[in-house]
Amino acid sequence: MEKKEKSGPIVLQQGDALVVVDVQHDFLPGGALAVPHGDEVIEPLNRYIARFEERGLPIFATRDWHPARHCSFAEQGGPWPPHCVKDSWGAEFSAWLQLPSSVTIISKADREEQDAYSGFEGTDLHRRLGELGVKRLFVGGLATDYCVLNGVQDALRLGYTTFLLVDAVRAVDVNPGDGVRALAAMEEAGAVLIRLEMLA
Ligand code: VGL
Ligand code: ZN
Repeated sequence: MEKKEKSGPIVLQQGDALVVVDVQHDFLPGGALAVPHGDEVIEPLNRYIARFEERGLPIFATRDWHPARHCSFAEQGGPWPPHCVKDSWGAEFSAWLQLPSSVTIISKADREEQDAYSGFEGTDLHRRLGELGVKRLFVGGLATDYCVLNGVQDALRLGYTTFLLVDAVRAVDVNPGDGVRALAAMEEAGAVLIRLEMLA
């Protein structure tokens, strides 16, 4: 797919929405599946949240919301330590994340036998965005190489113009370079990589 070069400031407009991906205790330092430097996404995300709030634009927050014996957990033969068990502290959003009361929370991978990295998989996110007339998505959060990558790929397939907030994502990097490769893959698929200072 063709690369989109972005020049000039990006003006937020009706039809834009912010998607904050999985900023939950278990993905932050000290958590069960801590993303290195994962806490560094919170401050930039709070700035993006403030910008979307100022303009009355919708904000979505996805969360990993697993049952206690989820198929992605090592005990069940999956690749990960137990994490983001629904209703546990580890599954809660960080208290530092300034989500507005109007936020729409999207819970995913909430059945034992199904994993989902993308916030679109097995959820009503696409329908909810459609109801609000959303055409452009601004996506940041954790982790670059899993849930952000898969969510952005789905968003592009579903026809959303998709901006990836490079200053508000961090990678697990199970293999060194996974995060960098994920950024390249998203750009290759048509995502526009932006930073806060590129917003008008
Ligand atoms: C995630 C690994 C397992 C993520 C979720 O949110 O990126 N990564 N479950
Ligand atoms: Zn998970």
